[in-house]
Amino acid sequence: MGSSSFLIVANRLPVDRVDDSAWRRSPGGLVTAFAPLMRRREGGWLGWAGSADEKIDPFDHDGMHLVPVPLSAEDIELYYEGFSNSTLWPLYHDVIAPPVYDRTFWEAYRRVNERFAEAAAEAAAPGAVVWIQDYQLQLVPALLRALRPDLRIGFFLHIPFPPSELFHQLPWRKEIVKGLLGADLVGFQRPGAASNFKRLCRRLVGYGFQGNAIFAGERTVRVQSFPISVDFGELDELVRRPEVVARAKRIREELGDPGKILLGVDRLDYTKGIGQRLGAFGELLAEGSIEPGDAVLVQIATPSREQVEQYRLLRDDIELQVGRINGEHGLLGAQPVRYMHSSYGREELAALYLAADVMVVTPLRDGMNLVAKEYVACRRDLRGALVLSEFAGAADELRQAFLVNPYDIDGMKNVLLAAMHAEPGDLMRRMRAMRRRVSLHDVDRWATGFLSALEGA
Ligand code: ADQ
Repeated sequence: MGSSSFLIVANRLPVDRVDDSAWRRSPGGLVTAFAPLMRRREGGWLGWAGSADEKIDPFDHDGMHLVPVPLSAEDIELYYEGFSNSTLWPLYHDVIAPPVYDRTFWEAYRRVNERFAEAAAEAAAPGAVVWIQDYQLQLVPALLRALRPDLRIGFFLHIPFPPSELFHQLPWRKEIVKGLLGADLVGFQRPGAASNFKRLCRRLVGYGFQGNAIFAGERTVRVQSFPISVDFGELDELVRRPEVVARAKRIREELGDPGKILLGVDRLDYTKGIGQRLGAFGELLAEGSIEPGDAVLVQIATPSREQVEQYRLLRDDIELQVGRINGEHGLLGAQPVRYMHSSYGREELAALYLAADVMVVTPLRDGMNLVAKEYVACRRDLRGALVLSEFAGAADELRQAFLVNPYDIDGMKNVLLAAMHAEPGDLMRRMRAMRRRVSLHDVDRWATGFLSALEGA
């Protein structure tokens, strides 16, 4: 038995390697969300360190005790790129891409989940609280409970949970459901996902439910939605800094001071609707509703899962589409789409959000979408319009956004124009309401809400 009385278990550790002996906290979401909690509770974090075939001893970093779980090159190919990202990811995102059902992927998924469960059983102190994260580790709750019945186990799914008809495709559907039911609390982004899961448990394993409780034999499993959020305070502070404000101004100049700046920021993923967004923008240019020079679409696409075939094909498609739009509608010195295939620091991202008149978030399906909430948190000036897909979890809360169905290209064109031409008073009213929501429901509230439900469960 180990010494961590609070343990996060995730596919990845929250650090990246700088050199042989030094580590740096990874940019973005989860780490920021958990950092204060980890310090308060002297927590541990268990996950893969990011390189293949390497055994690394546990170490401390930034007030966290980190426990690396080794993955071989084969594990990465079959468990991570395979079952996690070629089977579960597309299946859970409405089969936008066809899921691959491969038995060797599944075997690797089970093997790696067992390894994570064994490592967690070793690292957790008696009676510890263990919080398992996301679709890569859905078998860990039950595996860990079998090894350590004294623990309090929570699980949170960051991506959507699919409707029952789709989930039923999965040859290992029962194993996954039983794996999740090992937790005391199973959390989802949206209430609809929690309902899907409860109905599925009844159909697949015959467990009844009432309200938030599933009756799993002698145990009760609580199922509930906890919409994740951003660190509102941190972003709100970031955009007050004079250097960020100045950078936002310079970005506008560098873009040739266009009438409107539209912005997309996404991992380069087929769920994000980048092609649909470019398609709508391209048609607006082609029909003359937007003149080149009136508007620029800045599309930032973070490299993602480049070993997976579907992601390589997607990159080619997007880059072809950008090239076509710029080739057909660009002028010497004015390209309507500025496309960047790279990652940015928090400050540069905040400056981009501040410079953008219209933030375009159009996923075909998304668990939550933090980019939409980050934009809102950065607009203390109450300017800027958020165009948001109905199919992002964030649409439940950000009702004052310009909502779109990304499958409806004509609809999306109209909404883009409406957002570009909205009155400042209208934009202020919408932004004020959205900011109230995100500032009250920030990431700290998400994490403490989940943990108090788990500890009270
Ligand atoms: P993702 O699919 O990765 O997350 P999202 O919620 O938008 O999607 O989070 C992306 C994060 O990466 C944001 O914090 C964003 O700022 C950052 N980011 C994106 N592009 C970047 C770039 N070029 N440079 C630097 N940072 C960049 C999954 C689910 C979501 C869910 C989250 C959290 O798919 O639905 O909201 O987990 O639960």
